Amino acid sequence: MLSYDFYQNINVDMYDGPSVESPRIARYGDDGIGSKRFQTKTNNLLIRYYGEGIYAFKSAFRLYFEQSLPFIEHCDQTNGTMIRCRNGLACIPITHRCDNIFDCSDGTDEEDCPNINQTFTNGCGWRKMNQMLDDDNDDTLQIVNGKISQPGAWPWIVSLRLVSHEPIGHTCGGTIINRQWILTAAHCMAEYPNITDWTVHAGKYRELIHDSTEVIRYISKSFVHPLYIGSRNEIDNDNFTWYDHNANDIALLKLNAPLPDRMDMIGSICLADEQYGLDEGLISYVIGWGTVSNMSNMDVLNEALVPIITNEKCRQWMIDFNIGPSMICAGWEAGGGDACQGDSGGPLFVQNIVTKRFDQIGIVSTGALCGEPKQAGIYTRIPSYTSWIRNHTNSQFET
Ligand SMILES: [Ca+2]
Repeated sequence: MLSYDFYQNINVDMYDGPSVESPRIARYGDDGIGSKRFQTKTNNLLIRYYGEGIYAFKSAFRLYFEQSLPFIEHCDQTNGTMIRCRNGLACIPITHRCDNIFDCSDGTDEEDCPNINQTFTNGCGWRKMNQMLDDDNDDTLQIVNGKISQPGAWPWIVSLRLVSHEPIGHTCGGTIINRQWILTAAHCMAEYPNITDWTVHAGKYRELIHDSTEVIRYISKSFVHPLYIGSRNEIDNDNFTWYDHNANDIALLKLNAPLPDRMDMIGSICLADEQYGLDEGLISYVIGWGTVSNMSNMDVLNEALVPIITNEKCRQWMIDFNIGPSMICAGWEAGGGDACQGDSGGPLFVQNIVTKRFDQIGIVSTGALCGEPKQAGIYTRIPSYTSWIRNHTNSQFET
């Protein structure tokens, strides 16, 4: 895969072989910033990078490559003794089904198994990386006006990806609330409600390239909040306020199989319950792979700190939005860290000063301008939905 930022009159050609006489399999150029994937069939790749005169100035590309395993169409079925992993990467003896070992990297062999332990051994809200690490002193603030995170710092984030858009499939964030359930925003699922359009990637750090720690799952069930309206055309817009359209922006996704119970890069976040105190000025984290203001940070998970503001102040800042009780706002009066496009569905969370655990208080939902003065990010208020989440997951998460 090639990521590039080309000025005019720059081209990169890829040849599937040792010379320019070999078949040309890709050409990039004259279209600015982008990222495209290509595949070679030989064990040679010739890259030709050329530009005209001064236009080569400030032009660059990055090349990532990985070896792909051959795709298996059918397993050698001797009396039905093998099962095929749904991703076509392996055939597994049927005796390996439901043994709590993930033989298929997509969890196919551990689907629909009895007595699955849904919680992580270490409980929610913990990370392996030093829990007390004070990474807030770094004020090289550049998410928008955030900074890059450390790998493994936030093991509950997932990337929700549209299969048809890969390798730029990242569409929304989500959080792991137990080994088989993901919390995200309803509006993430609105345009592509078909669960087979999606894959869920946990243990991820980089947006575009495959991470060695990455675990991929499918969605087996999707519960979008029944009162979420969004921008559906069949609804008469005149009878509904902005709040009616944007409230209840919450969805639960059940995975086809549990996530591995290992703490280094994958874990669950705790959810703030109905009584959770959310005072103005409470400093919270927002993380995601969304739009950033600095090109060099675009591929890895970003984080930013942002204070909670009252709904009253939020309505004053954002006069076009009648912010309601099931929402929570966070933002800097002078501008600063904020969520932006592509961060949707990801978490707003705080470190509990007593327990030191991380508790999710919001879901990135909507907003207007990213990181500008008196522009808040608007989040779904988790404590308003704890019972709804409890009902759908049979209480298999921790507050
Ligand atoms: Ca197994």
